[in-house]
Amino acid sequence: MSAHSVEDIKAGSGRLRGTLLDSLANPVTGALADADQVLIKYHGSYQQDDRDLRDERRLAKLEPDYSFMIRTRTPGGVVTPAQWLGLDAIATTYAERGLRITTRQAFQLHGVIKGRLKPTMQAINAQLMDTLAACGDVNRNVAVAANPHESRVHAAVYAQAAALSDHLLPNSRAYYEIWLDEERVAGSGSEDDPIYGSAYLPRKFKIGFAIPPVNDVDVFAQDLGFIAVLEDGELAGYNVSIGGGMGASHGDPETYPRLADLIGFVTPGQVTAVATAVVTAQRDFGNREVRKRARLKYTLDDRGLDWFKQQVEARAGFTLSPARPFAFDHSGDRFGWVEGHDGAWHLTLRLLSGRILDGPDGAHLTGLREIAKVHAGDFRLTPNQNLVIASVPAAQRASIDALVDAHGLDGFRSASPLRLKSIACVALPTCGLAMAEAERYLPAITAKIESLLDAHGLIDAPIILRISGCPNGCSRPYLGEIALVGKAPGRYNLMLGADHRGQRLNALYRENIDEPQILAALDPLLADYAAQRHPAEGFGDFLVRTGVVTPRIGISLELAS
Ligand code: SRM
Ligand code: SF4
Repeated sequence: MSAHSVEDIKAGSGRLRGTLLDSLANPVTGALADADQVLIKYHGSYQQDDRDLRDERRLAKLEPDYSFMIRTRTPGGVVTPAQWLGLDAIATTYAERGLRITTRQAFQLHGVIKGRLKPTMQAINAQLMDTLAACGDVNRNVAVAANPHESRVHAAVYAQAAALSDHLLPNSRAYYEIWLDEERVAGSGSEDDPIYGSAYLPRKFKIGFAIPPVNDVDVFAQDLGFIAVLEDGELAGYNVSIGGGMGASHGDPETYPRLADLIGFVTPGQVTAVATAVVTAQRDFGNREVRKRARLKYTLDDRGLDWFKQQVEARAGFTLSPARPFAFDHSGDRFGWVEGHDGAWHLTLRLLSGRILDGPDGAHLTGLREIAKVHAGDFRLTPNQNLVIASVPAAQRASIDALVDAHGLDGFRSASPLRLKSIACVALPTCGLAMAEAERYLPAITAKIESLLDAHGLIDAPIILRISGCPNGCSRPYLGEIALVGKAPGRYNLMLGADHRGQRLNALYRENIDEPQILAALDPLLADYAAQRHPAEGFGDFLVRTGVVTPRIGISLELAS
């Protein structure tokens, strides 16, 4: 759909209402009217169809097998055990393929048919959760370090992020009228929205809060990043980064992944003002002609970082202080138990691509249900599709461990570092943009790369593997030391050479290759790595040092001085 069509639909939607009520009531089709397919995203849902069944249904002259994906707005991925149990019941009743944890700490439900959308939305809201603005040209789910290691500041950073998430919600009662039967009142459809106006943003917008030394949120992949600065163990404020993003299109040099630039330091009390300033400047200056060039990263490259920063400071009403020192030591999650500052314990579990099901690998859905029944702390979804069972008293550790082991959730104890550090996006069969498999392919390709690692004595090497079914980059593949980016069924671009701190993008090594070619390309590189690496040198760093790939500019270079 052209940028102009999307802009017209947004502006003419009556603050996100469109004809959604009519589309939902239409019994003739499982789909929505075209414009409503755009608008439902702002309510946290996508119309999809089962791509495995497309050909069969076309031959049978049936419409595609339409259903809807629903995504929650769960800032920082924090949910209570009661909410977990509620979502489990909702997924079991209304959706297919269990619960899915996303790379932005949300839950996704897949396979909800049109007639069940409203009861599903109502059930989610009954759990004191919502899906508002989980998709669409607005600020999305705010990501927050799930890292339990710096537990002292987690609560403060999380509270700040949750408040910012609320502050940046679109001002419209449409969600409540359509899904929760709120009555329309005078002014409905023309609510004043000082942040978004009537045309919303030119494109999606993403915010992440990181707590060094762990860059689990991949903060430099976010449109707007806040990097917590701790002084004497306390939260002094945040370094601010802008202009990160992963999405690109194959063969289109006008689109590219980009790491964010640091623009300064703010106190906790300045966060809302600076975020509002960045969002509204992007609203006013982002590209509304070409959707592929509409993200903040392109606004910065087209108009200049310094110019944009001046816009931000003028709107915020203050000048940002110089960025303060910080250091990340790794991206991704650390697994197993860790003790927080207050003596409570946190257990990070590995979940394959975030999919929670009762399946051949274990009764994971049942196991987490049983844990939720006895757990009194909370759950934290990680930005790497994993799960932290947070705030467990020391005395309860053994009983949680027993439930973990009994339900096959103990994979983190024995899995290779490669497996633990792998992420794959959803891709087929639900994603309409997928060019190749990702989530369904991850187990097989991981096992094959593990065999190579084993052969070279590298099975303990902590290599970051990321797979995306297309170049949009939902698994943040351009930050993988090894990444596969889908090109066509069974064929991928092999990207190599990111670092392990989320501070350097990888680069294209081989284009459009199949599995035997991928393994053949990796084999000699791994052999060289095994023979020539420096102590503790990451695979990506090794490939850059030895000139196998030339890195694209990364934040690490700017911080080196
Ligand atoms: Fe994404 C579009 C899934 C995180 C970049 N993403 C999609 C859609 C909705 C496909 C579509 O537009 O029809 C996918 C739905 C698949 C399905 O069947 O569920 C989809 N994205 C996901 C999730 C579920 C991947 C996962 O396996 O966990 C993640 C949900 C996050 C959330 O909870 O909000 C997800 N997507 C990301 C990320 C990573 C991140 O945000 O940290 C990125 C890269 C960062 C970025 O935005 O630059 C990402 N998704 C995209 C893009 C490319 C945007 C661009 O700038 O070009 C698209 C396509 C688009 O927007 O046109 C996209
Ligand atoms: Fe779909 Fe592409 Fe995102 Fe994977 S990276 S979920 S294939 S849009």
